[in-house]
Amino acid sequence: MEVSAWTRVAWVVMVVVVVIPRAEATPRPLNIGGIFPIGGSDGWQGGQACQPAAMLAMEDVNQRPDLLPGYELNLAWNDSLCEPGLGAAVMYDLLYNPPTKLMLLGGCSTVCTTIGEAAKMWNLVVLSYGSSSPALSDRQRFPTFFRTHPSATVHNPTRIRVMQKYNWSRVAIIQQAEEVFISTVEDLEVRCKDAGIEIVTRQSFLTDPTDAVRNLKRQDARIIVGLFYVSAARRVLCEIYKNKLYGKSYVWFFIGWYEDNWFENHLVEENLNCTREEMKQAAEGHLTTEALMWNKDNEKTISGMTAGDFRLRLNQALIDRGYENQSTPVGYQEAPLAYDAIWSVALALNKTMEVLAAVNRSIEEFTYTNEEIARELYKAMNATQFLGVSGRVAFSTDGDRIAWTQVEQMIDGRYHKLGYYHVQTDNLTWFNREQWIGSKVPQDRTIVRRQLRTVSLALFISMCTISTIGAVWALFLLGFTFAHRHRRLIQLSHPACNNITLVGIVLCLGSIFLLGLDGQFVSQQQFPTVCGLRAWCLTLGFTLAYGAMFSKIWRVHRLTTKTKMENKRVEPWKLYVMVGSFVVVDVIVLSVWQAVDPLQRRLEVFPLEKPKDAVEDIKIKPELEHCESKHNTIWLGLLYGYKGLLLIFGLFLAYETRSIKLKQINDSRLVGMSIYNVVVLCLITAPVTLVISTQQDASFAFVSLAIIFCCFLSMALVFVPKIVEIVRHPGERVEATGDTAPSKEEEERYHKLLHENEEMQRLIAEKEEKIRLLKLKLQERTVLRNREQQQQQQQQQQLASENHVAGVDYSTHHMRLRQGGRPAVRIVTPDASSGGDHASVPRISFDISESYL
Ligand code: ABU
Repeated sequence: MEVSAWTRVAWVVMVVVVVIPRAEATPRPLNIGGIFPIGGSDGWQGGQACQPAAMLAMEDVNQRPDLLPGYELNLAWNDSLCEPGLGAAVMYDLLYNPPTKLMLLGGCSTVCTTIGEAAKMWNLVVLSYGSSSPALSDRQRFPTFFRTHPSATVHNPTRIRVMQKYNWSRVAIIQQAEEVFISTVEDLEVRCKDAGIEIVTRQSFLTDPTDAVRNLKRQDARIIVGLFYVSAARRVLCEIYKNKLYGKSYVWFFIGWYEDNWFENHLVEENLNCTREEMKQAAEGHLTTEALMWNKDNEKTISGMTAGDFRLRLNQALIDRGYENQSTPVGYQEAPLAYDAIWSVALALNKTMEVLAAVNRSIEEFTYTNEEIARELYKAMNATQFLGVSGRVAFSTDGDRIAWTQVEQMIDGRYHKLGYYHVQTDNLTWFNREQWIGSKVPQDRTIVRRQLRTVSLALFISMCTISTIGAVWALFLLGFTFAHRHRRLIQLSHPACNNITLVGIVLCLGSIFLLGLDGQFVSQQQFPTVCGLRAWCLTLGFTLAYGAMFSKIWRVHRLTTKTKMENKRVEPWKLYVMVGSFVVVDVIVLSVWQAVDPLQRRLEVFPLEKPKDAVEDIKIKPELEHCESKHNTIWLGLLYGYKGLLLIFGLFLAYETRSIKLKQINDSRLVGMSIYNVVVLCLITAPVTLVISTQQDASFAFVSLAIIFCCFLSMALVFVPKIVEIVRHPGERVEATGDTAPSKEEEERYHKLLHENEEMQRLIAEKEEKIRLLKLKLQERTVLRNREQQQQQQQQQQLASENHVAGVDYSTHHMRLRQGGRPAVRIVTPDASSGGDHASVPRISFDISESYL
C-alpha cells in the first residue's frame, strides 16, 4: 500500500512539476506566408538561395526565448516562378487556406507589385526580401509594403557618381520593358539631367534586344547603362558581342545582383548564339552597381552571427539542398535580405504582441478584417531597426531600405570590388583597382575633330602663278597697244575696247586669287569681305572683258545690216555706252545684293570620316566654307540669267558676222572666235561648279582653269596677230596723221559706190525678170504660129485639091505674113560716150515690133 501511495504521489508530483509546465510551454503557432521565385526561366529566381536563408532565420528566431515567447513562427510558402499571375494564385491559396497569415513575404518585383497592391484588401503587411522596383515605393499604391531589399534607385546616385569620376557626360540606356526597370530609368533620367549628363538614347525591348543594341551602335553610345533580368542580360551580351560594342571604347553598367558567372550559364538552354568565350569577351571590363546586401563589417548581428558566420551556415544549407556541385544559386546575394526579413517580421510581431498585451489583447485575434491589429503590425514594422547580416536594417517612410552601394568591375572574368558609395553622405570609398583596356579610360563619345576643307596650297600657288603671269601679260598688252596706238592696224581694231577687255581680264585673273582665299588664309570675320570681293571682281571683270568684245561684235552686225548710210558709221562713244550700261547693271545688282542680303560664310558639314592613322578614338568632321546669302538662288539666278542672255546673244552675233570683214573693225572675226570660246566655257563652267561645289580643289581648279583659258585665249586671238604684224613690219606706219578713222570724204565715196552697186544689181534683177517673161511669151507665140502654119498648110492642100479643080494661087499672102519675123529683144552695151556712172553695167533694151505682137 505504502509503495503504491508513494508511487501515486510521485506520479502527481511528476505531472505537476514536469508535464504540466511542459504542456503550458508548447508554443502556439504564429503563421506567415511566403512566396519564393525558384523554378522559373525568366525574371529573378532568387528564391533558390533566399528560401533556405529564410528557413535558417526561422530556426534562429524560434530558438530565441526572448522573441515571441509562447509562440512559434511558422512559414507556409510556395513557388511563384517570378510570374505575377502565379504569384497572385499562390497568395490566394495562402490566404484562403487556414491558418490565418499575419504577414506575407515576397520576392521578385513583378510578383510583389501584384501582391503588394492586393494585400491591403486583407489588411496584410507585405515584406519583400527581393524586390528592387522603385515603383513599390509608392505609398498610395502599396500602403502596407516594406522591403529589406533596397530600391533600384539606390544604384542611380552611384552610377552618376562614377560617371562624374570619369567625366562621362554622355550616356545611353537600354532596358527590358518591365516596370521595375522603367521606373528605375525614369529616376536615372531625372538624376542625369540634374547632374548635366546627356542621355543620348533610351532603348527598350520586350524579349529580343537585337534592334535595341543596334540602335545603340548607331547612336555612337559609349557609356551604356543596361537594366534587365539576368536571362535578358545574356541575350543583350550576346548582341553586344555580335555588334562589337565591347572593348576599349565601351563601358557597360550592369545590375550587380546577377550570379558571378551569369554570362556563361544557361547559354544552351536559352538558345544563345554565342559561345562562353565570346560572352566572356563581351562581358570583360563592365561595371556593376549594387546595394550592399552583406554586412561588410565583421560585427555580431542580432542573431549573434557575423555575416561571415551566416555565409558558412548558408553554404552548408545550400549544400544540403544539393547545390554543392552547381554554381552559386540565384539569390545568393540577396540571401541576407531574406534572413533579415524573417527577423524583421519576428521583431514586428513581437512588438505588436507587447502593444496588444498592454490592452489585454492578443495577436491571435488577428483576422483579415481586423484593421486595428493590422495598424499595430504596420507601426511595428515601420519602427523596426536592428543590425542584421545584410547591415543595418531600417525602413524609410516609403518602406525602403537605406543602404550602401558597391561598385564592381569584371576583370579576367571575375568581379573585383572598386569601391563603395553612400548616397546620404556622398561618401565614395574608392580602391583604384579598375582596369581599362589599353590603360586608358574610355571616352563617352567619339572625339570629333573639325577639319576645314581648304584648297590645296600647291594648287592655289599654281593657279595664282598662272593668273599673275596672265595679268602681267595683259598689262604688257595694254602698254603695247598704247605704244603702237598710231598704227592703222591698232587704230582700226578699236583699241579702246581692246583696252577695256584687258582691264576685265586682269580683274578676272585677280578673282582667282580671291577664290582661293579660304579659311587657311583668312579668319571667319574676314571671310564675308572676301566673298563680296570675289563677287565684285569676277562680275565686273567678266562684264568689262566680255562686254567690250560683245559691243564690237554688235557694231559689226549693225554695220552689215543697216541700210542707211548715217547709221553705218562706227562711233566709239556708242561702244563705251554699251559697256558702261553693262557695268551699271552689274553695279546696281551687286550693290543691292550686298546691301539687302550680303554674302556670308556658310559652313557645309560632311559625314564623319575615320582618320587613316589615328590611334585614338577620333573621327574627322569635314567642313567647307561657302559664300552664301539667304536668298542666294535669287541673286545668282538674276546674275546668271542676265549674263547668260548676253552670252547667247553674243554667240548669235558672232555667228551672224562670221564671214564679214570690216575695215573699221579689223579684228571682228578674231573677237567673234574669242566670244565663242568664252560662251562655251562659261556655259560649261557655271553648271559644273554648282555640281562639284563640295569638292574644294576640283571646284577651284575648274573655275580657275576656265577663267585662265578664256583670258589667255582671248588675249592670244585678239592681240597676238597684231604683235606678229607689227613685229614683221616694225618701221611701217600706215597712217601717221594721228587720225583714228578714215576721212569723211573717203567714207562718203565708199558708201556712194556701195549704193550704186546695189542699184545696179536691182536693175539687172528687174531686166532679167523681164527677159524671162518675154522668153516665155515668145515660146507661146512660136507654138501658136506653128499650129497656124499647120492649119494653113492643111487648108492649102485642101484648096490645092479644090483648085486643082478651080485653078486659084495663094503664095503671095503667105510671104506677107513672114515679114514680121525680126528680133524682139536687143541687149545694148553702153559705150563710154553715153555718160553716167554706169560704165561697167550692161544695159538691156527691148525692141518689140507691134505687128509681131
Ligand atoms: N535583387 C533582385 C531584385 C529582383 C527584382 O527586383 O525583381
